[in-house]
Amino acid sequence: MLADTWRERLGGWRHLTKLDPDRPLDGRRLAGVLRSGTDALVVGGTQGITPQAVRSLLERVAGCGLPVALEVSSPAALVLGADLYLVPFVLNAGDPYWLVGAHQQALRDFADWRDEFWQAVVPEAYIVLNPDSAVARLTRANAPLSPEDAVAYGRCAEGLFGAPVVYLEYSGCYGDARLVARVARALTRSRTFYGGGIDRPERAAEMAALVDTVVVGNLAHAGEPELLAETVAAVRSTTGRSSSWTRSWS
Ligand code: 1GP
Repeated sequence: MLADTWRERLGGWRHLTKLDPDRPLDGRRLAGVLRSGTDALVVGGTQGITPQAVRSLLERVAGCGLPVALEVSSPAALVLGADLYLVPFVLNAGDPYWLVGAHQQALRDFADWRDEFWQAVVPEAYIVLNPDSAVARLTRANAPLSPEDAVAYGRCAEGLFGAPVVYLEYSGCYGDARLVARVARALTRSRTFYGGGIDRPERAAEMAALVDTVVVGNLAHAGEPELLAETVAAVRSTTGRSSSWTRSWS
């Protein structure tokens, strides 16, 4: 499979399950994730990320039948072995290290990586919206944001940086649907991801109707496996928005 094809496929993914290398995931829950119908797995987290933890989770899900995207959230998460590499940069980070510094550090150490790697890289412009989340604390995010400020960050992502993905990150809490709708409506070329607090199908359906892709994290680790499958079904029951992914990025 060519790496480009994975990037094209991302344009059709509506439900992603994010697995955290630093959190336990027993066999029953992993089996539940794999049969949930989710479009792809994202391996990523904020705390306790080490190359060993990332490699171990990648090895666990290798050959599982689902595409695996590694979210390279810090230099320590930069490990080969995924189908795609989602690279976040936090637009509203108070510490510029998370806007570009971590990336510069990682690429200084891995400067000899091949073209095939770059063919599998998808930058993600993060807008961190839950001030109590680990990612907000780590990045010293300027959050919460007014809808106007969030929309403006979205416009920076799409219009100035040409970001293929704008990720509205409420990690750990359910977001403000009106703010999410306003940012998503303002974007026409970037694909809009929503993540945070999706713990039941109703919430999955509400956000899926507003954005391109819904990301579910905590539920995969802590919820009943059947509930994750219900969020997938709920996402499938919506049509969502339509960004011009295939023209603009793949
Ligand atoms: C976290 O956006 C994801 O990066 C998912 O959030 O864990 O709250 O589902 P939750």
